[in-house]
Amino acid sequence: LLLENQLRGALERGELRLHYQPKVCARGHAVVAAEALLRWQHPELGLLSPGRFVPVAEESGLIVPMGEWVIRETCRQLRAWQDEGRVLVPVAVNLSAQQFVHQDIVSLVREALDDNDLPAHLLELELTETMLMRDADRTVHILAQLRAMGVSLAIDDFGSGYSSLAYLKRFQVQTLKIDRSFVHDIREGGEDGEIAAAVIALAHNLGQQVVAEGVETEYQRDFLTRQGCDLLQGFLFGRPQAAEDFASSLGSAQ
Ligand code: G
Ligand code: G
Ligand code: MN
Ligand code: NA
Repeated sequence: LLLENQLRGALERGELRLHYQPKVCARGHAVVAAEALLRWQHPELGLLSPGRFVPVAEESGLIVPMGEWVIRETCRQLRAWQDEGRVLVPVAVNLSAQQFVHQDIVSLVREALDDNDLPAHLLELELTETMLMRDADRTVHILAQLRAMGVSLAIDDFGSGYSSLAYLKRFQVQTLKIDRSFVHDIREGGEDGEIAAAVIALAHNLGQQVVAEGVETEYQRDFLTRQGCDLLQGFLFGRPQAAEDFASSLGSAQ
């Protein structure tokens, strides 16, 4: 409860931060996208990861205004980088199920893009399977509107939640992110890359792009690249970094 009360104030006091983790092209390893990850600069406890406060935010409903801040801040940051002469890459944000239920996410995304004069393809939304399954008819409708706007959609942590493969066709997202646990299974001497390989084949058969998350070793990188995985994300290529530090991964326009 203490944390919940502090979290309520954290938004107003400007204690939330976004860190940016690169996603690289499997062939060539150029930084071609990023994921924005929420942090809380707590006055006494220091920099907190979402695992420490997102569950509290979900329970209290604070995740709705926080999620709104994440979308607006990502767009503000993209605009700032562009004004500094950086070459922009699409940035993904993580959505909570509650943002679909208690918020007009379509209007919010449109407004955040328009306010910063950004094309929609620079924003990607990462959704979880559980989120999609919750109210499938309504979700299909919302996703269609976002897609029509030009926003790109990904299913995060794919394979770790409850989902039906039939829905994969129905939701028509552009990207699947292989859950970190399946990437972790890829080790030298093991035979445990089958699930990652199967997800890559499935996605490609559906015309989707695949991102592997949690890539930590060269062995995993090489295995995933051989299997045709499109993008790689993980500590091997870069940790989530503050905006100022991530900016140096972006090219310069002139
Ligand atoms: O950065 P870290 O590994 O601690 O992130 C842990 C989890 O928190 C991830 O599963 C990620 O999806 C989630 N997360 C990170 N940023 C956000 C955010 O802005 N909104 C929501 N809802 N979840 C987030
Ligand atoms: O949204 P998602 O659940 O994918 O959140 C990504 C989280 O995974 C972030 O909190 C990030 O810090 C963490 N992460 C990113 N790369 C790696 C990695 O290579 N290994 C591990 N263990 N965690 C990672
Ligand atoms: Mn994610
Ligand atoms: Na994930």
